[in-house]
Amino acid sequence: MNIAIVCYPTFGGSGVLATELGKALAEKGHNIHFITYQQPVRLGGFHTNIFYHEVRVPTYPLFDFPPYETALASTMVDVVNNNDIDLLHVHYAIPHAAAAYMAKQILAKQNKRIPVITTLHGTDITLVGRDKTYSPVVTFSMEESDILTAVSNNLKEETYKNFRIEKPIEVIYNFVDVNRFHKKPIDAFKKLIAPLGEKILVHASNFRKVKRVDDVLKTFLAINEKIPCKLLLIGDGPERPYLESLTRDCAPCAEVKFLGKQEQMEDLLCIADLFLLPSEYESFGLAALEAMAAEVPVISTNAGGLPEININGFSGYMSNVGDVNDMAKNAISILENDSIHQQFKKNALEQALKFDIQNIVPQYEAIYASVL
Ligand code: GMT
Repeated sequence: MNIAIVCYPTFGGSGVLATELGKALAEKGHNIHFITYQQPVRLGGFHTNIFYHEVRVPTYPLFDFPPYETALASTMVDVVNNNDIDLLHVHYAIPHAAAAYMAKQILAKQNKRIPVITTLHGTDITLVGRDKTYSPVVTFSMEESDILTAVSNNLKEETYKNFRIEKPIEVIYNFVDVNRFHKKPIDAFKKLIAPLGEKILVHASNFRKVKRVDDVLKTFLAINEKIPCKLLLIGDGPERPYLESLTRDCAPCAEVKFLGKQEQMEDLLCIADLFLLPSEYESFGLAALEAMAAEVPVISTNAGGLPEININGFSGYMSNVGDVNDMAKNAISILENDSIHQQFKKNALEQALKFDIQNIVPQYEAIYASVL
């Protein structure tokens, strides 16, 4: 098939998932055309059947807001017409689903039928999309998609709760390439980070409010009182300056390292002992799944779709949002006993295997086939 994928090219989970999906489909022989405003961060390297089409938004002194959506729809039309595209798969409803609807209508006028699959990822529904500024367009473009998918049952329920739509939503869980993430730790690197054998805690996100990054720090501080540890913070975003200022004010915070955006997550996760994800909401929690694939147990909240991924007392533990004492208590119970830690690591990997790329990608191929 010739498939066009529209996504955000950034480190956010929706862009990561869309890119990994495109790469996996290309491996299976499909031709993949990414349409976005920048080369997706996880794309890298050269693939013979992956193509990248940049959306250019010419500016004009009249525009306070350059019309990205119009440029995107026009690029979709151009890519479909010149590459024999069979279907458009858009990730994140805003503004991709609306732009796809526009492209589809333009192509229909040219007697070309192009199915649109929209995958909902989370904040496009739970935070941004439900805002009344966007909601009518999001509702309409979801309804007009040929197929609508969500990355968890929780997100499907949230969509029906927040939008008046009749359209069936198919749940296709996010996935991870376990083979890639399940790596042997490099001892020299581990020693560099934790020279005295301290435990290594990792958090990765885009540092938005919904991630509650200050709870990461509070949990780390409580764990560190009992078990010496280091905290690696991966990613960047609006809450980072605030978190940096919090860490400047406390002594154990010398053990906290801000690593910024990182592309090779597998190289960092493989030296981690625990992954912390205290989010207010996660539709899925792809970062936690990648940690589990690297055999890292997850201490998370029980918000949103996290209970569908992290199994309490098996692959890690879950606590109520904001309950940092409980998160720390659970983390300590894993870290203080080596055989318990090893068991949780094994379980985390076992749980990740359920979401392995090989099990999930065929589900997307099946919906593509059904819509064609
Ligand atoms: O988590 C983010 O802030 C990024 C966001 C995105 O849209 O890129 O992630 C959402 O989609 C991911 C991939 O499906 C999910 O794993 C994340 O849980 C989801 N984030 C939220 O729901 C907050």
